[in-house]
Amino acid sequence: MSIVNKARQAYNKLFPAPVLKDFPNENLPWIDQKNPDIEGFVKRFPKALHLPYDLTEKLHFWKENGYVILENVISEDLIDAYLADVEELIEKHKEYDITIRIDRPEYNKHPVMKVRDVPREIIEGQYIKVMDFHNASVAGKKLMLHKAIVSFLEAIFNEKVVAMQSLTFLYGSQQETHQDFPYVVPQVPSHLAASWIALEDVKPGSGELHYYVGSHKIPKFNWGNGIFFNGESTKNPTDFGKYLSAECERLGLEKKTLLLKKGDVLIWHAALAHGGEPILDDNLTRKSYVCHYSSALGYFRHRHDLVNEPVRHNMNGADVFADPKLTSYENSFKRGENVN
Ligand SMILES: O=C(O)CCC(=O)C(=O)O
Repeated sequence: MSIVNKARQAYNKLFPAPVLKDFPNENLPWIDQKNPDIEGFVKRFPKALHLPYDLTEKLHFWKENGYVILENVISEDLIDAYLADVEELIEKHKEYDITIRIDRPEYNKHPVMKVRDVPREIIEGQYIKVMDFHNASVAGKKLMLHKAIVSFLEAIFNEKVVAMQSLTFLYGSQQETHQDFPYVVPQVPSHLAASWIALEDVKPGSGELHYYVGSHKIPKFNWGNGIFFNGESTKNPTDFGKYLSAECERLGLEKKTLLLKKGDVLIWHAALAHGGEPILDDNLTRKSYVCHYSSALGYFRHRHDLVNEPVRHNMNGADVFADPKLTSYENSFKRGENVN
């Protein structure tokens, strides 16, 4: 163990952080507080008039169920430009430092790798997540900061939106049921939400996303050291998944699977329990793009550089930070420049 980690452990022993049972009340998004005035909020929210959906109805649905679906809000052209960027990345993977996560047993020791170091057949296969490709791809940024998504998030946070990270999937993830907030932790942890953008029509058997309706309200799991998963947690992700499924079933929460069409978007709450169904037909892809977001208050430093002011890219009133480690690739996949 390094000297820094030893010092950190000693410090934590002397001054243990308070063990949280829930998100702290201060800074909780207005919509997560008791009896939010949704009608009053929408009257004061100018963007509500220009949205392709009824914001009041969506906010009520979000409060109750922990997610919303926005149908047919993203153009095929923009999605196709992004998919062409992904194809180019795969084709020329030996040229790029972009990272992927590989959840296959043979990569257990080093699940996060540079695409240049991974054989093409692995990159194109199951159990792969391309990480933060939006940094390199203009189309990826346009999808991530799409007006329909950003306007809804701006409403739930009542703050400027800041995108944090993205994951691109060619196949269903087959991930255990989980909530995002123990793993994706902005500087204000309750200021977190995610979007799931269908890059193709989802077919049954392709490892659909599943989610438990209303599960954002269940009591939070205790990892042995509070509500976040980190080096001091005594419970593991499998314990977490078991807790969530058992608790959702005990409470009679409906489990749904997501069969979106290309261009539809699911937005989910930081605490909505969700995961990936097993893939029943190995020939079926399930191309999708997942982005995590916070607010200007909740995320003001890039997670790879907590010291310096980030370089910001702004679209539709929302920011995403340039990757401080990969500056040479930023926006180098330009297909999306003239597509909306
Ligand atoms: O799309 C999926 O199958 C799972 C995605 C997910 O759970 C996540 O990114 O948090």
